[in-house]
Amino acid sequence: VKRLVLVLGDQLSEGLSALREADKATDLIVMAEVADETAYVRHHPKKIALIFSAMRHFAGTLRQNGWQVAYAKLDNPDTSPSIVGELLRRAEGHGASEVIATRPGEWRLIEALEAAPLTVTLLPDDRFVSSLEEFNTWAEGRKQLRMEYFYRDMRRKTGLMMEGDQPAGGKWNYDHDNRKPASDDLFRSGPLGFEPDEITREVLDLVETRFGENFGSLRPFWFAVTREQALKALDHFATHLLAGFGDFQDAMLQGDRFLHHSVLSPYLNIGLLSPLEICKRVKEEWKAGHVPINAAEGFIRQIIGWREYVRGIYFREGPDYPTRNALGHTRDLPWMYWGGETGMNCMAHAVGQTREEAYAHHIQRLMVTGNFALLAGIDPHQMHEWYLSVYADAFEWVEAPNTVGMSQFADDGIIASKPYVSSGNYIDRMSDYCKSCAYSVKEKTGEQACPFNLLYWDFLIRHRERFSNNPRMGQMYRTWDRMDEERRDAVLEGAARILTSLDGGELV
Ligand code: FAD
Ligand code: DLZ
Ligand code: SF4
Repeated sequence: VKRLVLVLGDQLSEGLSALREADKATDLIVMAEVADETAYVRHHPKKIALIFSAMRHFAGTLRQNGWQVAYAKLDNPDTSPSIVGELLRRAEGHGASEVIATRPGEWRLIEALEAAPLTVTLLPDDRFVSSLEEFNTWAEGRKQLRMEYFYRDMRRKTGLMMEGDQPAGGKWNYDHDNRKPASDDLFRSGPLGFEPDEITREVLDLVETRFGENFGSLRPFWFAVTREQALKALDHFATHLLAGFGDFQDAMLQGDRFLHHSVLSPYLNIGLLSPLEICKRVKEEWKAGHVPINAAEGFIRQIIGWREYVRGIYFREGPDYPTRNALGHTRDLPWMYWGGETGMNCMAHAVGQTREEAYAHHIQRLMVTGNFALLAGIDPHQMHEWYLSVYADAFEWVEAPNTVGMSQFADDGIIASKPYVSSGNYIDRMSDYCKSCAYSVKEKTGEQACPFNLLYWDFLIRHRERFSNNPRMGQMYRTWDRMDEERRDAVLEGAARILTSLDGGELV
């Protein structure tokens, strides 16, 4: 064996840069299920099962294509506990000292590989629309890194939904049409699920034995675990769900966990699908007149805009990014995030479906669990670890900017120009949660008042110095100042009561 070729659990793409560089005749592919990767956070069992099963299937595909693959299963006693340990073991066994790898999506692993006593070549991960150099060039010298401008460059670069140098339909962004609440629809199909095959069933047994105590339900397990299945899931989404994606993108319903969302992020992030093939498919549906422009544009923006943008930020900001805490928030994560009982119906639903599915859609993450944590002043690093562990699509390069930056404002406004906070009003408008809640969204003070209503003002007042000069927030401070004093006192007292209950581990 000449060289070892590392393929990580989120690098399951046949066109991976490390594979393009490698030689079937002389190089050995190393894939490993290792304890360290399963333990840097306590991942949801469905996430571990997805990754292990997809890894095992991918190893099979590589072998069929003529590669030599050294695959280590977690329950093999010879398997090393770490990726670097596993490389060292294989290096010794095969008399090789050179390793080629595609750069991992996490600083922790990049640093570990760079420090390994082996000759490691890290190649760029080019499974993205934008390279990191391109992102840095775009960011250089800009005062504010607004996603919208980056996105326009990506539209121009890919030519997606462009008419010459102009955006199709004359507007770059149709979000204005995308804020409709949804109602129950028995004909909405939900994402395509798959029966576990023999390989997946073996993985499920392993995960049950080793990680059965982690937060989250392992079964029923229905994720795609091969590229072929992931393509079917994409086809199903494009055919049956995409048309409503724009209109109902921000809607939440207690009886429907997925609405018009694609649930493609788990497959995209482990490499079973590529961003451009998804976007091209979506564009074709629009071109054929099957879906409206606000659906196709909105969807493509999430992928070539947001997804690429947050990756650029993660690597530009450096390894300390996940530890930032601009607002100095230190409260411990409340038990309700791990399924502890709560009277807050929106939280119970967002957390409950997270436990069942390892999935919640963007507005549930941002405006329910994220919003509550920000208002309550929860330690953003604990939030970061929570999001990284509970979602099947969570890898640090994409999760950390969304959590630390977009959701918790802990990066001091690099990603979000103002904190994403709202009172219960927003949740009431976009969902049907409030009508079955122990709290009342209409009440602004008192025991029954929705906790979001109370904590919203408390947050703004605690951080008045920082935010009152923000042009997009001045209006809120003026509203507060116009309230009579008695009411203001009642709001702050109510907020203090809730925060004390949270600290005391009491039911909220
Ligand atoms: P859809 O609604 O169908 O969107 C289509 C695709 O667009 C997604 O598959 C995803 O690839 C991409 N996308 C949409 N929004 C974003 C975004 N803000 N950033 C990056 N890509 C985006 N996304 C992850 O992939 N991994 C994470 O760990 C993750 N953590 C998050 C944490 C918080 C606090 C928040 C607010 C958002 C997070 N997101 C994360 C972004 C977003 O919530 C998910 O990408 C989305 O919910 C995935 O479900 P979907 O495939 O059904 O998405
Ligand atoms: C998330 C994860 C898990 C749970 N297990 C493994 C594993 O056993 N082997 C592996 O190669 N990768 C795993 N991964 C994915 C890595 O953690 C991921 O590659 C890094 O976080 C970089 O994105
Ligand atoms: Fe959530 Fe408040 Fe509505 Fe209850 S009333 S569901 S806590 S927003």
